[in-house]
Amino acid sequence: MQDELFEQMKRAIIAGDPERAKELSEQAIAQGVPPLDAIHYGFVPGLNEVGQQFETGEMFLPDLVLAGEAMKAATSTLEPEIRKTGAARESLVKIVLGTVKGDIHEIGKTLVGTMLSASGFEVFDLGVDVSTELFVHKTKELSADIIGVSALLTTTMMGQKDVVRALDQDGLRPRVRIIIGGAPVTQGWADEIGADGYGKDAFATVALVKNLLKKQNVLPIK
Ligand code: B12
Repeated sequence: MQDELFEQMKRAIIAGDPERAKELSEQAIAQGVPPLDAIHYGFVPGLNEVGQQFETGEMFLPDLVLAGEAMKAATSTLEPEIRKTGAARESLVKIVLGTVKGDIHEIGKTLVGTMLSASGFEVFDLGVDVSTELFVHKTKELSADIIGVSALLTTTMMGQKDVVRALDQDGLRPRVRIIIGGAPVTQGWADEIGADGYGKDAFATVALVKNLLKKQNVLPIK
């Protein structure tokens, strides 16, 4: 039965139907389906399909926009449920998060932020199209411990390198940990630009952050 629901979720994204996506999210909540399962096994496969069809020229920009809207309707319906499953705030660790300059993809970054805050961290989401200067400014202003930089385009990945370099030049590098993510990003790229870690998805990012803090002895993490 869950498989059928996931299939309908996938179809709602491909059809670019925000209302249907919202309805199916509510259905998942009512049926007790874990919200992250709905996102990862239901809606994300729909986005992947749209991404592939866009690449092969079977779908066009308006389809991509509508699929994004449908996904946003799903995630905003499911987000309060994700937060409910969250841990109590267990630390004063501050995480600044944003999508690099020139890049307006927000869905994955927002999901990462939701998971991190549900895991007890204090998250400051700067949004999308964030300049390197703003990343640096907010890191200082908030005395942030971790900076998460998202990029979804091969052309904007360079922005992640710029953020690492700017934090380094500003002398902030020794006390902050920089993590990166986004569909085209890999561990190899993280190593190449000197980031402290790469998160494949929201689950992996929570584990990554806990590991980095453990290494630094910042937190007595369970
Ligand atoms: C939806 C979408 C859009 C929507 C975004 C809506 C929104 N509000 O976010 C819109 C329509 C705006 C859009 C626009 C464009 N898009 Co687009 N888009 C997508 C699509 C289909 C899905 C992205 C998504 O939301 N995935 C779901 C989330 C959950 O996954 P995710 O983002 O990867 O995030 C996860 C991980 O990567 C990780 N993560 C993400 N961020 C971070 C950050 C940190 C710190 C960490 C640790 C982890 C982490 O955790 C997340 C959660 O699990 C992808 C295809 C794809 N399958 O990725 C194309 C895709 C990314 N887009 C693409 C393109 C080309 C564009 C445009 C250039 C199209 C155009 N001609 O205008 C524009 C660029 C606009 C811009 N300047 O940014 C290409 C990129 C190709 C490339 N390699 O460069 C893709 C891959 C499609 C394709 N196959 O061709 N897009």
